[in-house]
Amino acid sequence: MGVAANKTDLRVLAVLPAYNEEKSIADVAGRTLRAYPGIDVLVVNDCSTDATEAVLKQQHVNYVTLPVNLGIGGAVQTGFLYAWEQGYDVVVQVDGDGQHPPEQIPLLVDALIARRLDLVIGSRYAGKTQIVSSWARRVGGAVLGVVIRMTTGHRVTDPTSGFRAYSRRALDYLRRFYPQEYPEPICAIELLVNGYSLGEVPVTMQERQHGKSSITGLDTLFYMIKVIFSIAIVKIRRRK
Ligand SMILES: Nc1nc2c(ncn2[C@@H]2O[C@H](COP(=O)(O)OP(=O)(O)O)[C@@H](O)[C@H]2O)c(=O)[nH]1
Ligand SMILES: [Mg+2]
Repeated sequence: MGVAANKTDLRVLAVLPAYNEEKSIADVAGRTLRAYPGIDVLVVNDCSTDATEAVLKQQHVNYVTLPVNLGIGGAVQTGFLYAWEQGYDVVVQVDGDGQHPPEQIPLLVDALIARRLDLVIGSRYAGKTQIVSSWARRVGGAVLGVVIRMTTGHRVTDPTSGFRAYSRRALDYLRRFYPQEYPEPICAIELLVNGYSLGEVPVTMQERQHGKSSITGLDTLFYMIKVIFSIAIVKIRRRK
């Protein structure tokens, strides 16, 4: 990717996937715009059934509304396509539910540039441990970490984190291939297997303020099993 002379030359797009986030999306979008010099925002409204779109319109936030609910994978990939076509250098992915404090976006972008990485994951577990997810989620994340270590040799402490920054180089891959289900851990492995670089920075996260998470309880177990199978397939089928 083209490394800009200074922060303000770097074109950064924050992609905020949002499904029924009427209570939090305006706050997250506003804080994101203040978090990094010159950053642009694209909210991908994943065919919400609540007032998410009305809020975005009223607050003059840049957004696209999908005509059908694609789920997190399709929503984020929509953002990647937009960023690619508009020539952005960096994409930051931030949950629309307020779990990812936008004030920490500079940590992700600075690490991406300084360490010349293709993916920087904001990790809840890389620094001082804080308990912000269910035990099932933490165990699941740890098991996935071991699987990633075994398949790629890389240590990833928070593979399910959706608080991330991507290089334009990574975008060129992900705009074409991005998993529709459980995209975060699978995308990390795909990038590693295909020769892209990955790093983590410690971040803090908040509990979800409103609405409910897409993965809870027993779902976590199924999530894990499906992701591990997907990883096996990613390993077999290299795309480059
Ligand atoms: N649950 C859900 N979230 C979606 C969907 N499409 C986009 N999202 C957004 O994806 C982000 C992550 O989803 P979330 O349920 O918070 O997952 P978690 O943070 O991993 O528990 C949130 O900002 C959602 O609003 C969808 O179809 N279902
Ligand atoms: Mg969330």
